[in-house]
Amino acid sequence: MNTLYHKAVFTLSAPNLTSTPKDTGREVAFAGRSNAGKSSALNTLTRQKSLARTSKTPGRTQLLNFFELNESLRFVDLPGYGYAKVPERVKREWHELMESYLKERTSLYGIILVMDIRHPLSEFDWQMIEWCDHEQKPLHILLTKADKMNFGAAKNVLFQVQGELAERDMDVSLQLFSSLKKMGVEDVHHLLDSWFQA
Ligand SMILES: Nc1nc2c(ncn2[C@@H]2O[C@H](COP(=O)(O)OP(=O)(O)O)[C@@H](O)[C@H]2O)c(=O)[nH]1
Ligand SMILES: [Mg+2]
Repeated sequence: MNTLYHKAVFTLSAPNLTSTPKDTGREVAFAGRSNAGKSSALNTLTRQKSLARTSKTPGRTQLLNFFELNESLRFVDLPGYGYAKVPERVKREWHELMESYLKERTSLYGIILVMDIRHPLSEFDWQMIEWCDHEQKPLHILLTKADKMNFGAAKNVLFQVQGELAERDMDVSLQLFSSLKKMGVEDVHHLLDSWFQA
């Protein structure tokens, strides 16, 4: 099924739920803090250099970006969060948009939560984890930029995060990932295969 992911094409950017593509078929959403490495992960998984824009300066626009894989399957790049300089009003809007998207979007099958392995489980990550738990949506965590640490240290973070999730009774899967080194790509593809076919 890998070729399916390589076929992703940008569909549209939606500032609210009413302007999203028709709520049919199945979609998988990518969430994460600004700068976590979400766009890079999307580009790596689709083997496209600039499908989702990557940048060093965290974006301020709160848009849901849709990418079509075929007539019934989609990826969604959710607006980044946790950017300290964003005004209170924008934070509130992000909160409302995310909450209603996760609650109301019937075609949303599961969420891939991207975390920088050096800064895992922020307050915003926990918010996302709790929403998914509440809405009973499958959640998979990518601890990305794993290339920034040696393998032993990265494994330690993985176990530590796994422990914290278990402590809060969260049924979440997780793995190491690196867009730079193309690490963990096959595992994500296998997971996506199961989400899209289940
Ligand atoms: N070393 C390394 N850097 C990465 C990786 N993924 C992303 N980055 C860098 O982290 C920064 C933010 O990445 P981006 O994908 O734009 O993050 P986003 O805001 O979550 O979409 C950019 O400078 C990327 O080049 C990775 O796996 N390894
Ligand atoms: Mg991005």
